[in-house]
Amino acid sequence: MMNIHDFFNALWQDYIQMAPSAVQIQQLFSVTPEENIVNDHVAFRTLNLAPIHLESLEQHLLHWGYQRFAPYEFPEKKLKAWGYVPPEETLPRIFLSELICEAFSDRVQAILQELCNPINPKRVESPDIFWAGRLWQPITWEDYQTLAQESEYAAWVAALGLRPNHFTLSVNHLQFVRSLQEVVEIVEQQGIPLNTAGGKVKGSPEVLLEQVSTLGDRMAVEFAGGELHTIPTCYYEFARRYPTPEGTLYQGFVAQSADRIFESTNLNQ
Ligand code: OOG
Ligand code: NI
Repeated sequence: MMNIHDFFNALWQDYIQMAPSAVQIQQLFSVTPEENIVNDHVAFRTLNLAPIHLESLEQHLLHWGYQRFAPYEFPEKKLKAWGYVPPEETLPRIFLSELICEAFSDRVQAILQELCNPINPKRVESPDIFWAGRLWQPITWEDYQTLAQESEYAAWVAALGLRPNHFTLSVNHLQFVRSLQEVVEIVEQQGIPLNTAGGKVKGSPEVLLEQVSTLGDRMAVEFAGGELHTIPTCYYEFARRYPTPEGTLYQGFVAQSADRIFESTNLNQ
């Protein structure tokens, strides 16, 4: 079985190909060599179609000792998700979501089903499925737009496949920056655009989690016929957690904030 540290290293290498600004942002916060750059969580997206549905991907996480912490539902976006807590505190939490495909039009369902039908279930048994990218031929630009009209999430998965969608810096571990308002100022000073949906800082100490996310980097991606089109790829996030009444740090996510964080990869924000 693959070592979990190799797993996260491979994820990070894939991720920075899709979100080069994450490297620049990490450097901004590494003001001294002693600064602690710790990942709060990593997030993945998939479709609820075999063989890449959430339960099949989750097997890898459970094998490494990750535990389901709480389920989340996003009725408007037709998504559901689980948050997972790691077997060791130094490892990131994981947020894994999937699209409820049957809730969409016949056309969208047909496009998505066609992508998943030829996937060999064996392919999902290897942990590198988490950075496999597209498991299908490039989709047409027309299909991408058809998907995006009903679900930006569906279009994102169809164009980019399975891969980490964002890494998240744990602000709790920083020594030189305390508040998410400071994070906003530091990132914006570099001209890096933030997700403003529901406000730049989402959540509050009352809900035990505050988050800020950038907008997805934009990159030229291959579509059918060798066409290249520039689309939002992956983004970077910051999280600050607060203690629960029991005195331990809150481990979950906040559905209302997550709902807007998904929009970090929208075509128009
Ligand atoms: C995940 C959005 C939710 C969070 O921390 O609540 C999220 C996604 O964009 O796939 O990252
Ligand atoms: Ni997140």
